[in-house]
Amino acid sequence: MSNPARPPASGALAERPPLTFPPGFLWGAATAAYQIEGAATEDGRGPSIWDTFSHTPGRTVNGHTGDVACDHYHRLDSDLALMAELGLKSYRFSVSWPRVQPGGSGPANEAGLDFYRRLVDNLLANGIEPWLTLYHWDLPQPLEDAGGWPARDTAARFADYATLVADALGDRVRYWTTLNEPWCSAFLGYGSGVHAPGRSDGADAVRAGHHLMLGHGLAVQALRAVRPTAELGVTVNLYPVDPASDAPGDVDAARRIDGLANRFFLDPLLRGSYPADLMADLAGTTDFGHVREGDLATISTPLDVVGVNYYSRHVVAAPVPGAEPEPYWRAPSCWPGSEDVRFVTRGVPVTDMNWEIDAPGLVETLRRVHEEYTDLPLYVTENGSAFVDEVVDGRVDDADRLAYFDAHLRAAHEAIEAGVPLRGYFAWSLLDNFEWAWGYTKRFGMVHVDYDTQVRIPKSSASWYAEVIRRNGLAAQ
Ligand code: IFM
Repeated sequence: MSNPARPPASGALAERPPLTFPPGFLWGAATAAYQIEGAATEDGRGPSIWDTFSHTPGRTVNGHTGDVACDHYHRLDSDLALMAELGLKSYRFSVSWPRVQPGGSGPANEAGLDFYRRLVDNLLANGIEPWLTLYHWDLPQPLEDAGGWPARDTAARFADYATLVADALGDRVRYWTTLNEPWCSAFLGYGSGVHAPGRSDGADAVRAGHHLMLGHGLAVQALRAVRPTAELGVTVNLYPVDPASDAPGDVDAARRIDGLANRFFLDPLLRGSYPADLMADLAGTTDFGHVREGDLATISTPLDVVGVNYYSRHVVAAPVPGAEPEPYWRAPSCWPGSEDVRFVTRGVPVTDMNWEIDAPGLVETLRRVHEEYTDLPLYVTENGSAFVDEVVDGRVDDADRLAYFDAHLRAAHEAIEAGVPLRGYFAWSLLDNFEWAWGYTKRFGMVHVDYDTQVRIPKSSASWYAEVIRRNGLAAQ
């Protein structure tokens, strides 16, 4: 099956018309604290679950850690200059909870907050809108020691932390995301264990997902109390899930995975309920006894925006008795109650993550959120691709990544034309960075980072994206 998201094999882009985005479209790039900051023990920062996990032998490729990462903490000024050169209208970053609250509770560590004050002030001075994410996976280790996200109290701690950050930055930051990709925190962190904290228990994963969303709701209320005019949202990672065929078993497999990947979060957050079929699928895993009266009302506290991260599509099929489990997804499974569903590869082009490239899936995903769930403004808060890059004569010509962005921006435009109130797009990522369990072996950046020297080289995709921003759209090709 061919994939319209891909350029022809020559690498040249097919002929395509120019496209202009609506006025004021927010063009951005995104990063996350643990993936770029480094300075893991400086200025009072405490350990997070990712420090512990990455320092545990066997957990990350080559034992890579975020101790230094892109050394962004010490290179803030030159990284800000890169953002300004790109002409970014917005920069989405995350605040490191253990920098602000080293023990996960108690008063703020002012030295940690100062870093973000400096970041935000300089963004504003450069005309770049700061977009702040409160939680991009770096739970303070003491909170994990007290039970982590499966423990209800973590949700309350998260709201306290949100208040500290809002007190410090609420007068300067307009856009706030509570959680980034709670599916990953819950189901990779506590289900398969391929992410920190590396625990593997289906019931814990479900509890973690619930308490993450509860923490989100409480944080929205806390932020609203400090800053009533802020634009508040959450970011979910969504996938279209297709059955491999029309066979009832395949269709049911798609329903199950869609339930766990998408509706587990969309329904509570935007409708205030868990889907009945999903609860039935999970009956052997949990009785949902952790859900208390009022939780779903808190979780569905009204928002101002919704963030969607989009990378790929899942195609799934009915279990085959006795089939070998696939690595990564099921080691052990991150799909509690549906462990045996098979993930099918279609043979279409993939990125270096082995994720199938599927730009039409972005249109489907955005339309679904808008048509089935909400009229709120939507933002693509992450979209991008890892490819193997080569530095040749001091340049990185990342034609594959550029083509990926081009195809997905055309998809974003198509969604707007179909009526989706899409207001902005954030490329993942500004810099090559620490790709979690993959360490530094996967490169998603528009800017190449040499991890030995910390020299940055903007890739072809960076200059191309700067031109997209400048013209508020895509040139004819
Ligand atoms: O690097 C991650 C990011 O932290 C969250 N979204 C997906 C990206 C690529 O895997």
